[in-house]
Amino acid sequence: MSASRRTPRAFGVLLTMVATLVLGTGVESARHDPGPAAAPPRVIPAPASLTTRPHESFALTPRTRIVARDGAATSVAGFLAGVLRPSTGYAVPVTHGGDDRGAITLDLERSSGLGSEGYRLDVGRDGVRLRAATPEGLFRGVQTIRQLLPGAIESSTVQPGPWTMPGVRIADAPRFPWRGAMVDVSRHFFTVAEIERYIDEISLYKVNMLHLHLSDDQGWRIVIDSWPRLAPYGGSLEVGGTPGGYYTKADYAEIVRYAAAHFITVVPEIDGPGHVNAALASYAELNCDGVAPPLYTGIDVGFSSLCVNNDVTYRFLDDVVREIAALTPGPYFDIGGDEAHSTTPADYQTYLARVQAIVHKYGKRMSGWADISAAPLRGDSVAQYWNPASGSDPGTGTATNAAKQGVKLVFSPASKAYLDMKYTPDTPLGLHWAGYVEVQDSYSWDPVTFVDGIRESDVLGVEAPVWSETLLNIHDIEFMAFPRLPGIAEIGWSPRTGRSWDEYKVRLAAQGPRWDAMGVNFYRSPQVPWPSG
Ligand code: TNX
Repeated sequence: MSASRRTPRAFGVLLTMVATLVLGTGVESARHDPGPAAAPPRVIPAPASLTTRPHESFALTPRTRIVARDGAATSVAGFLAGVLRPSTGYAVPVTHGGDDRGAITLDLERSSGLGSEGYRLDVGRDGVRLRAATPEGLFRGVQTIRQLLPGAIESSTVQPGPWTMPGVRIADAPRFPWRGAMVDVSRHFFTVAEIERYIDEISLYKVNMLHLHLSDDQGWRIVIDSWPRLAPYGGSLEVGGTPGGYYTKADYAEIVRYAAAHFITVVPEIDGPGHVNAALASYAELNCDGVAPPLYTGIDVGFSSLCVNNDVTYRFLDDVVREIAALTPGPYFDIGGDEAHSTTPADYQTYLARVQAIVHKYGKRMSGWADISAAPLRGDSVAQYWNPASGSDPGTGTATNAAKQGVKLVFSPASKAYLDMKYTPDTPLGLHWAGYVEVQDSYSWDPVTFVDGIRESDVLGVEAPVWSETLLNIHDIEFMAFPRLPGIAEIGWSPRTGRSWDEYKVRLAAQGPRWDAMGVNFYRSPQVPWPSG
């Protein structure tokens, strides 16, 4: 995309004194700075406040250093250096002092006024200055720095450059604290390496929650020492009957560690009382009739239920929650709770009351699909709205029932945020029970207005789930997530004011070369003006 194709757009401002921010503005000819022209800033999620500095730009050179004066900023500085070194071929040393001029400085400041994830970024000819109150804020800001550089910066081999960033002043902070991605590792299993690759990709868009759907009818995917058959037997297959897999405790701990290094919190989900065939198949005693069903490799839902009035069920749940909670530093434990079509409403209530107590006993806040709002919930629970319908009382009031109980909502409406929905009838992967979801559809909604009667304060955030009935590996996941996931991330992060598809699609198009450089398999939607060549 040539820098002369200028598209100034007004975009609203959430935070500050800066009245207007202009995205997609070309950098003026370099009257004071004879360096190469930088591409206009095309950042996703859109920063809360961004002003361009038309006569300024900054270029990486073989002498560029990253200065992290505070020891706590060192690992984020190291992360940035790790992005910049392979493609530039420059040494990009991380230092703890010295001259700021011409450097990228990462500073922790006591109070930024922008919260734990907020940051300020100034790019000019003298250097790049990133400031935040926490390493997490610095990490979010580093994602902006990456996106101000040409997409080729993501390459793993040396590229020609030039590595010029446009002059900008940014003050940024998220609208919502929960910007999630979910992966269903049950219908098909994904390796630790695949999950870590997805973490690399989602963190670029400031996603901060990774929800792992660890169990379902088709597979139990994590070792539980006190119920040793769950993983090796319950996880032995996947949809279609191919060999499945599971995470050892060390594998899961590694995912948690890798996520934390990207300032992402893992939310483990053990689904129940439905979606439990893999557990029932592994242990006959979990079945009301004492008979274990066979493993299941189809894609139906709603046919299995735990035996709600049997104490062994709660011994099982206590063990499972205890063992997984012990490996999970994040505050949430997700108990599923969706589509319990083979559980009576009374049993559902019993189950929820008991599982909620167990989750709390192990020091976690309960999250679950918004179906859980049919039961009395603790006020610190989280309900995830997934019904495709919008408007008044959709999904039989699951969102409003949750909000009435003081429970915060995460929005993942299937008709907008389900990344397993086909884009069009021609999409080779995915399902379409919630409709076809082209890129513009997935960007055109808001969590506060999706269901009538929900207030901004009821909303914790948004999440983009990838269900994997039809998705076999990370390449399939990428094809469904990109280019939709960045839009969901933006809905969760950026101010709502001024949101416009026509403005967004230009920024989205700029991600194409970046994904090419990263080797991300993405859908080249005809709705997006991808740069040619
Ligand atoms: C519905 S939405 C499900 C999942 C399926 C998904 C496929 C929800 C909470 N449950 O069991 O995998 O649709 O799109």
